[in-house]
Amino acid sequence: MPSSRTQVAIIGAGPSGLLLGQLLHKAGIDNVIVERQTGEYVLGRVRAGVLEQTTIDLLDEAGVGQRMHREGLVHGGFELSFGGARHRIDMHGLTGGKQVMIYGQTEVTRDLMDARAALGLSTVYEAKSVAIHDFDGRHPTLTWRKDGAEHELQCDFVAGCDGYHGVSRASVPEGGVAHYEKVYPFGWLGVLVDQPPVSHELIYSNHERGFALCSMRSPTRSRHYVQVPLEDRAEDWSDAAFWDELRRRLDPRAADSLMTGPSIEKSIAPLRSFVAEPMRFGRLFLAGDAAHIVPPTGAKGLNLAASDVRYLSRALIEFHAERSEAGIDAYSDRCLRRIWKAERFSWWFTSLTHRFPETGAIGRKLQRAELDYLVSSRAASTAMAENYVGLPFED
Ligand code: RFL
Ligand code: PHB
Repeated sequence: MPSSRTQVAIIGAGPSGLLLGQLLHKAGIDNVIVERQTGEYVLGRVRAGVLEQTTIDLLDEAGVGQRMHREGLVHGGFELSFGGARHRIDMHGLTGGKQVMIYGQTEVTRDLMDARAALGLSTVYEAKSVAIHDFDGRHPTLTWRKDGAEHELQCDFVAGCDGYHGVSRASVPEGGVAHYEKVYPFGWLGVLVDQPPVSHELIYSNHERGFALCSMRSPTRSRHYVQVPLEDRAEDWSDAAFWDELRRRLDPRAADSLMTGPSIEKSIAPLRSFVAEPMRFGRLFLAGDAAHIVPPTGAKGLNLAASDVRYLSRALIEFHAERSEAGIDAYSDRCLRRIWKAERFSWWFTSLTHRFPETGAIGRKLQRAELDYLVSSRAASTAMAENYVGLPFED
């Protein structure tokens, strides 16, 4: 069987794996990425759209921020819509100048892929049956099948950046990992359309008929979502039905500004809160969706993936430069402290804005009271704004 060696074997070429690979390479650490899908498939997944300042900084550090700064849209606030009116949360003013950037996950992924290809770094696409061996010892290996042949990669460390359904977390022996999970009784139906956004900032809407979100990818491309029952199927939603439903969940001014058109992409994402603890098992580390999932309401999924990668890259760089295990020993606890705060925020924002049939009329009254409080109290708006722009790192 063909066998090769690298310092860090990375499983998964999503944003976590690609960003980690780039940061390690910059520090002179050799790495190979092994991905189950093709590159085009990875790029075809329409997902997140909001980058925190710390994610922007990390992409800059990785040397892939040029197009993001040219094309990304800087947002200093967003709007909450309820009771037929909109209320702005002034993130910039409430956090001492912090902002977020609208730049799609597909674009982040493309920039990272292009940079990796330009540097000639090794990525194995369409690797089937990836397996991790001996991560509890000092010499882990990866094996996989490609084009009918078995391959082996020896390494010092394995980074499990392979998402929620990946092999990394599943490779930990039963009892070695604790799971915390909440599945919400609804999903988000998302539509991408080549039309200008409803407003220059995002609108999160709490409505009798359910949650809606008007987001964007550029001045000419919009991304909209409506809360739908878990049983719904995207193919059963016509474009016309989607636009009708979205319009009904917006305030009259936003509904008037909504520009519709044929959908470029339409899909339903289930909503889940999930954390696996710990995130390190000997020489195997989990990062990103492999270790945790948030409902998309707070736009934290991709940003949390980047913050794990920040901690992991620094820990591995420290190990290779100084032979110090302090960073890798602290990795899991450090990540989890930040992750649980983002889990809390995403759960809270979801609870505040979605329709939960089981909570009945009193549930809606309580939501309304909290929304009124939120937009009228500087303290409450500040708490929301500082979570939305992203909490600080420990170091
Ligand atoms: P990814 O992006 O899932 O990438 C993991 C990669 O690993 C590969 N893989 C394997 N490779 C080899 N062997 C195996 N056995 C493998 N198993 C899996 C996969 O093919 C894939 O390429 O995880 P990563 O890199 O950690 O990035 C995390 C983000 O993608 C994620 O947090 C966000 O996209 C979450 N998310 C959203 N976040 C937001 O902030 N806002 C959103 O609007 C938003 N929408 C979404 C989302 C996630 C979704 N998923 C996961 C269903 C919408 C959807 C539909
Ligand atoms: C998106 O643009 O896809 C998006 C924006 C904000 C969110 C979730 C998704 O909270």
